[in-house]
Amino acid sequence: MDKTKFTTPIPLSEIQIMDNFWKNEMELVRTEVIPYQWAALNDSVEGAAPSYCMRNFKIAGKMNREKQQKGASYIEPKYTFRGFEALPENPDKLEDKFYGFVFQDSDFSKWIEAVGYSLTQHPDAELERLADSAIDIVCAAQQDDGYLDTYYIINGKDKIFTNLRDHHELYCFGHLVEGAVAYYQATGKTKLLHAAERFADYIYDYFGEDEDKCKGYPGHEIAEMALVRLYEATGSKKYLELSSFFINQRGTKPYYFDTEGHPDEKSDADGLRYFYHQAHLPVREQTEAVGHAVRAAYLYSGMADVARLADDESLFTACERLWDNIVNKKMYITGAIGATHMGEAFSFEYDLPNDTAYAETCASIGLVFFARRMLEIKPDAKYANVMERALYNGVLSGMALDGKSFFYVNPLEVNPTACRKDERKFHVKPVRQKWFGCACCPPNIARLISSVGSYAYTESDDTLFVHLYIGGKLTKNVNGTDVDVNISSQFPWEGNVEIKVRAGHTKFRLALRIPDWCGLDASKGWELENADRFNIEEKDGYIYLSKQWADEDTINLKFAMEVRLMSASTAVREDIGKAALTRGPLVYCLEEADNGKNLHLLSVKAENNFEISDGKICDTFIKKITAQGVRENEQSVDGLYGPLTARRGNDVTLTYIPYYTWANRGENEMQVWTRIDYND
Ligand code: FUB
Ligand code: ZN
Repeated sequence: MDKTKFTTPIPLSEIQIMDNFWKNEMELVRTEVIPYQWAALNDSVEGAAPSYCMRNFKIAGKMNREKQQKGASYIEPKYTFRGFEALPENPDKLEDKFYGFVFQDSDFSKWIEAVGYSLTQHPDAELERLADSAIDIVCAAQQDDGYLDTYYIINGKDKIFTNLRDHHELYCFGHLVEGAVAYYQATGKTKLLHAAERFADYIYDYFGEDEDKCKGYPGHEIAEMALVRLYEATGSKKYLELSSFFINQRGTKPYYFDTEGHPDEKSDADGLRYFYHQAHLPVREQTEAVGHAVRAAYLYSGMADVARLADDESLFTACERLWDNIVNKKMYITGAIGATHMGEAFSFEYDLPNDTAYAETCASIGLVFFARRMLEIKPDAKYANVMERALYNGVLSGMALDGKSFFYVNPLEVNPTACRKDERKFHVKPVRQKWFGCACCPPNIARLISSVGSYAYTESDDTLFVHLYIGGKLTKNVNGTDVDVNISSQFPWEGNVEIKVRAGHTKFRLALRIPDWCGLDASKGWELENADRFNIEEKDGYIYLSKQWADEDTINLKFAMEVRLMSASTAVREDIGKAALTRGPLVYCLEEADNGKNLHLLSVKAENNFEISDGKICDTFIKKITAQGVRENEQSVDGLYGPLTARRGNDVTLTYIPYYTWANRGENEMQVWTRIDYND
């Protein structure tokens, strides 16, 4: 690997996001999602499924206090399995038991992570006080030996780490670490970080190469990348070692999950469960992205981290292979991944159904994580292009424009009747939900949006990379001199970008991504004002600019944001003969609210004069696009079937809106891929 190409994300404390578009999203997270989520964690949202998350921590803390008081006479509970989601026998009479999904602790961790990021952009003493009090509750549950997972603390520690495959202890641990590092980096406070380190030390002593140590690895990945983060935050090498161990161990034989014994289970002749957990092969031999999509994206992110830090070429090659497999064969145009709800998983190559898609919000988020980590190793725009695609489409669609409701599943075509009547589509909801019993997605969006700056820019010694044109101010130190960079843009609506640089007399370089949607042809796709002022090098989809910097230099760039009708590979059966509309980073869709019922009757003319105009959806500014289309005559056939005749239809104007804004005007049909009308 070429280490000179490595880049690092800029700490959020050195970035101020000023962008109209993203600032608005971040404010929604700060003012709506974070408080709502806190209420949800404390079971105080009327009508929402209780989370029991903070309650579980409180019970575990209470047990801890009792143990300290009673000393040797304290009797630890003996483990009994009460279900993957343990619900109270009588909801009106809760007992001192663990309730909720086995991974309920992770909801707190994602919340505290989002809070940490949010504080870097918007200091808020009251929120910080609340977060500190939550941290006190969580830390009070930690065992003397460092163990911290309320599911086993409450149900019985005698069975810890006995069901790595399903019970998410290492997943909760990973989220705890991510939250703890984020909160520490935002506030400098170490209480939660120390708790996470103590748990990490416990896990380090338990798992590893040494003969007497457990050879297991996480059933749901995330610990891999979290441990790397902990290593980078603390400098303690053992965390990196443990992450490598988990990665290298996965898929080796005998399969660890078999050795755990899952007697209640039918035999798994096809080995599908190994695929589900990406444990079917050692990771370096994996060539196809398979199994549970969130798990996979988190694993690949951890692999990229370890590849970079351990200078592990073969691991990086595996990451590249898996990346290419996803984006060339398994990704929706929206940057969504995970085509089937069976196991919330990747389907086979090119199987990308629009109306039964799973396309979990968390999976797109995982793809963003993976992309950023690949960019840290190799700044190639192919990663940033996908990161942008996923962010503006598959991720943002997960949250309503008012920040008050969420999608778990992000289909590309919806017929509300089918969602209610067709069992194969029960997972698809035609409107966003307030919250979920399994509430993985909303807090995941919250942590990603509030840290979006760390995806937009990375740096190497003398170069600042702008991967996403998100407006913000940042400072970079080049050989002891502070370089200030101020970026402003009207993305995703307009392609103009202005960058003001104060670089003194440093050897500073700016690397600016040329988005794939504007084409790489400088004469058409993008324009740099007064380009002859700069030394310009074009490489891997970036323009590298340098010059003898003045006190302040202004760079003006313009990317052509044309409306494009996109088609899919002919291998994607579902999209053949259809087109999707995009403009800039946004994928557009048709919605019933603008185009009437029965969207399947519509087709879009291949030759088109698109018109772009300003509009609003629920008070949120958007650019909508109108196009010429045809609405098929409903009486084209007499009865259910009839002889083929020339289809008849009427010319209509189609109105497209950004995909991420759909379902904000009540329940209705939606469609991304529309049939193409090739006639004049
Ligand atoms: O298992 C924990 C989380 O819940 C997964 O990441 C999501 O896919 C959901 O199943
Ligand atoms: Zn999710």
